[in-house]
Amino acid sequence: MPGTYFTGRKRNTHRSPNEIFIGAYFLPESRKIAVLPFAAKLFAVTDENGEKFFEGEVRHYGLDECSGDDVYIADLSTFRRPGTYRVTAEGKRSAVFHIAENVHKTLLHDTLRAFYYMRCGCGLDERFAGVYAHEKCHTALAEIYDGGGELDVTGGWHDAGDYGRYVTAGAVACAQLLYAYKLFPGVFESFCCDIPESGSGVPDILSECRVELEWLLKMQRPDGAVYHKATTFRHAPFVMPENDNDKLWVFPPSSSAAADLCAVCALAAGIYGRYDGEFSERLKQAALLAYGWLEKHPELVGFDNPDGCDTGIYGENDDRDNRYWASAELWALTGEERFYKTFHYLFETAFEGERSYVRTALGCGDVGGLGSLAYILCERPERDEETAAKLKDGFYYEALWLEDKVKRSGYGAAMFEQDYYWGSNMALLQNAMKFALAERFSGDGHFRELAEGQTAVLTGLNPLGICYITGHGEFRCGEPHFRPAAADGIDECIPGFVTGGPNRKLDDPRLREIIPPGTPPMKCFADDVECYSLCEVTIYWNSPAVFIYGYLNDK
Ligand code: 9MR
Ligand code: ZN
Repeated sequence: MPGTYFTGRKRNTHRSPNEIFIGAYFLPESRKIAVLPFAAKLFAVTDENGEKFFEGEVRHYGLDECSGDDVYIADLSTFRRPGTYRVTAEGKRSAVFHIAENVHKTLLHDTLRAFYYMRCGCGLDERFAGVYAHEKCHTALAEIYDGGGELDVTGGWHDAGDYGRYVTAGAVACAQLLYAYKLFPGVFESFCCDIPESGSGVPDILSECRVELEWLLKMQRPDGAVYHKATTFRHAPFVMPENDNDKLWVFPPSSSAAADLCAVCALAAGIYGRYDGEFSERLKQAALLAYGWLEKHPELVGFDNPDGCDTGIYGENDDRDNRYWASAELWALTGEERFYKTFHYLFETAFEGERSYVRTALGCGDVGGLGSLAYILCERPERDEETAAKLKDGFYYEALWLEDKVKRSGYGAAMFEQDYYWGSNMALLQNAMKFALAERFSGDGHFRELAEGQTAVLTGLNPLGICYITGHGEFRCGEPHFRPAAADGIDECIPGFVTGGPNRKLDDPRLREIIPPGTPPMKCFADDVECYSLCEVTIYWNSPAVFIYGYLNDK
């Protein structure tokens, strides 16, 4: 891909000028820690005028492996006064951080609204998108690759920094939003994120998900098969979406696409019924049709790019977890025995010998955890309590395993060295989701603090002192690998997007110029438009953020 995405924009600095690290947002009662990568005895909390509000002793933590630093910890949890402050020690300081009752509301608003900015085909109206408005994009008919004919596949969300639209990624992002709605209805029922549908009587999160669901429905063939993706043949240059006028293609079906579409449509059918019966019925029929196709194709139907195509692959070499998810959702929706049989068979066989991870994996790729959620949350009396208990335990044990990671991190991140791969912030946020789910299913309240702790890592409690959510934090990601943000000529990046995060694998060889070999995993990051394996944005890195901020708003 070298050269195809160069924008000529200057490189941002990769490290905060501040030398003390702390998350950017706290509730008054939140646990609040700052990390100092240098020796100190005392720390203070001061406001912007230098007035001191709190003092405490610094504790030596020792070597933090993922950052490679000998670190010290300042615990200011007992300081609860709302306001905007910095931590100071030894003449050094942190970025500003906020203590307020509504901090997680703002983040929920922005991370959810990010999906609106990803809408394809409809244009973004200035009334809602402000300076980020743009014309309609990707409205031409797409040619069906290898199949002949043309198809209308307008709509949905752009996947990421590229303008592709991929079924499995979209289904997973949508499902995570729908589960956020299902688990925290009190938060989302009347939550407004200022989109065109706001005030319609339908919760905004459902209006937003419908955009993707309507597109997913278009990706299904009359025989139930589901095309894997709709993209141009090669990634677009860094232009606004309406100027990406290359020919659109719809690529051959895969069983992962059919199963994920089946699952999310079944899940959605159960949710939208009270708002729109006709839409709910269409979703249900699509799910049944996809399932019928899967039954006729019991073996994996994989996907790989045809020669010369360079857009995303999202290949999967095992679709049993996808089928597990699909059958769980259809059983939850219909109560029909045949879905239960498949679900139970896969429950018994598909994850054998694996750690609980597989049954709790939240996508995209491994989606077993979404199937487990479908089963756990299903209220059918026929639900087998023993299976449900096993699945709940899966989340509980996964959370304990993650808690062990937290204890071994100076930053309280539930991440080991090997977790810093392409899109590591997704792993970080999905770990937060797992803490949240473990709390919900076990009633063990201490997981909440651990979930919130991961959001602190995301917003500044990391060895670069960077906030990985665009538009937030004093020192923030501002130059992501995100086509509209790079092409719109506006200095401030579109807000509310979670960027990929540190990636020790340095997948792009050119990164070695920017990040010297041997750099500790948590520091393998650059806020740089060219660094797609570090600093891109995607819908399925944002959906866990929406989930977790929904959870943190659920009192
Ligand atoms: O998120 C995907 C990451 O896990 C893979 O390692 C990487 C390479 O295959 O692809 C990432 O997905 C990209 C997708 O292929 C196209 N849209 C942008 C995605 C994020 O970079
Ligand atoms: Zn588009």
